[in-house]
Amino acid sequence: MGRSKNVTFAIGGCFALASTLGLQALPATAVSDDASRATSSVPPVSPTPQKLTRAGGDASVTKKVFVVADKDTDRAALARLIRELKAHGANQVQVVAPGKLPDAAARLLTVRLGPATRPDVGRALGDTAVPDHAEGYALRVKRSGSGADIALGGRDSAGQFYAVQTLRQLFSRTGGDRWKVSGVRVSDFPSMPLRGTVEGFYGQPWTHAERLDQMDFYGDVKANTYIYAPKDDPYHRGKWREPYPSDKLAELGELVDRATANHVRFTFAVSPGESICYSDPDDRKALKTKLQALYDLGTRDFSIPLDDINYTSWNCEADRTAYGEPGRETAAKAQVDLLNDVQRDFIATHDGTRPLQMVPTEYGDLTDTAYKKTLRDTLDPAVEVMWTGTAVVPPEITNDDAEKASKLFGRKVFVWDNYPVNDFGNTSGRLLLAPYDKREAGLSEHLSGIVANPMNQPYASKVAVFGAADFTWNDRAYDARKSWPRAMSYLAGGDREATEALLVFADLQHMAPTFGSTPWQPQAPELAQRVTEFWKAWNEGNHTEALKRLRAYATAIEGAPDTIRGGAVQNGFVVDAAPWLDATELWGKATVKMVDALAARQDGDEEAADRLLAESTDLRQQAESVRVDPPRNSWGKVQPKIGDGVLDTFLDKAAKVASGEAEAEAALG
Ligand code: LTM
Repeated sequence: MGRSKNVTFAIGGCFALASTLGLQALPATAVSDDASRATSSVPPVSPTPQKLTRAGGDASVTKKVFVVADKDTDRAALARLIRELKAHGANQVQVVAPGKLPDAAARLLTVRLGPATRPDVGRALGDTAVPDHAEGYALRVKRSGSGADIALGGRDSAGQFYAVQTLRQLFSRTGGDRWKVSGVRVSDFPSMPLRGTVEGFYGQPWTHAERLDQMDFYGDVKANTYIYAPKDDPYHRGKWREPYPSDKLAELGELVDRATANHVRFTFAVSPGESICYSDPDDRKALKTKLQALYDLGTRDFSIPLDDINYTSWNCEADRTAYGEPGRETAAKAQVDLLNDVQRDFIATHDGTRPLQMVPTEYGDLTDTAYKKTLRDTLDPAVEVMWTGTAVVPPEITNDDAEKASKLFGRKVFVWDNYPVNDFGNTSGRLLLAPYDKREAGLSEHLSGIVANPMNQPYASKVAVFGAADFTWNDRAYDARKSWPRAMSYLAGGDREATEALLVFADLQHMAPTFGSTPWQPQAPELAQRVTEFWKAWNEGNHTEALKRLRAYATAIEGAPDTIRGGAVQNGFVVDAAPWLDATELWGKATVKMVDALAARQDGDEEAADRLLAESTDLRQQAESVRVDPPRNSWGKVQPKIGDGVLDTFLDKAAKVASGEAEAEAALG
């Protein structure tokens, strides 16, 4: 059945798919006036560039393409560029040194990749501004005669890589196997220095293969940080003193290399707080030995998280002697003593390292305490301090909150964002697929960065991480309603039908719980709006139209899992979401049957209404008997929740109407 056509026709609520997909439209915030006149031909770029201007005609990708590169060209950027050119119409890509272009190149596409300061790159960029920002780049596409010149100039090697990541999104088909690149100028850089994820959840850690895939994903979305901190890796926490076994170490080495190839800083975290004796030289030595092993593998970023530990008692008597009676202030003294030692004696003495990162034991509030005061006053100013917001899972993060946190910790804080993590009780049975949202524009002025703490399900986490990467790159241009469909499109490899199916599915996984009773994102807002509109129309007597519209959407729900499993969507997502997909299909079928039961009752066909109602009830029971098995989360083999509070409530109410019970109740008053 032509699902996508039905869906596009049917959907028109708060996330109106056809209009917000933005698959062919540029983000208005990123486009100059010039550009907005020609938006239709420029594909969207994520994360949203700081400045993208339409400039001149599009460039054809010729069968043979010259790439001009030299020793200062970033190897990862070059490899990706060649891969992308070959995937978009070039049969032959010849790499030549600057000044070595043959005359024949004038009729072909030439791409110059390197530092923006390289003379030929600078000339080809013309007056396209090169941002004076780490990781920044300038990109210019220019048609010249029958050929074309594309300049990709990086402020540094990461900038070169990001220029290629932007270029890969500017290809579009001109017909058959012919491709073109949109004629644009781009001047771009990240708003926040630190962007990415912290694998910091409880429950089954990601597998090695999943982590490798994540590194490639981060490269694609211009995220530069991955903090390795899985709570359930024993060598990260309980057995922190012990070295990694050789097979695990080999995997970590492979991961460091894959991260580096994607300009991602593999950040190695050790969390010794459950058992460390802060003042013990042997424990400090063990900690540094652990860090050294990863330094030797190429890691240059390190973190000592001290979250979720008891800080009001000591692990050894020596600490009482060294710091005094246990308490908030003395805990902070002991922690600072350790952290300053690691920063000064390990980080500062190892070439190429970046400042130590830490998670304070008080990480999720804005209350000033002796603990925070001690950190603020005595922790080496170079150390990055993480903070989760006004709560472990905050309802929002505002500029005001972030500014207060900076004052409390005496530096810009680095947000450990507990979204879309689903390791706590209120997330039981849930995938968290709502857009990354409620982080205020302007946070880049107050934070050193944001890393998202993902779900145990790595592929499903890409929805939120895509948004977080978009926000941290350009917080002022971020629009959750535009970024969300782009995340889905990314997962769906650009396939429209699969993107729409993902949006329908994700609406039913939209609830984002806090630790309290009020979620910070609602469940199934699109469906909820449709159900509200349905009952309104129904009560006004517009039964036929109401049934037609709701049936189309119920059919979209029923069909979404099949489309998602159909091959376009990343297989890892299909695996992660398997029980939720199975349950969604059944809930969708139950809803279609229920709508048909209502229609039958409306037509006065009681026998059909009763039969359809019974079928709907049976399908619902089947949906409710699906289990997440085997579970990846600490919540175990539970029922996957699907649009709960909206879909089930609709079915309950509709069942009463379809069975005639509602009418009977009304008659009784
Ligand atoms: O948030 C922090 C700093 N620590 C833990 C995380 O490991 C955990 O994943 C989240 C969500 O349950 N809560 C925490 O407190």
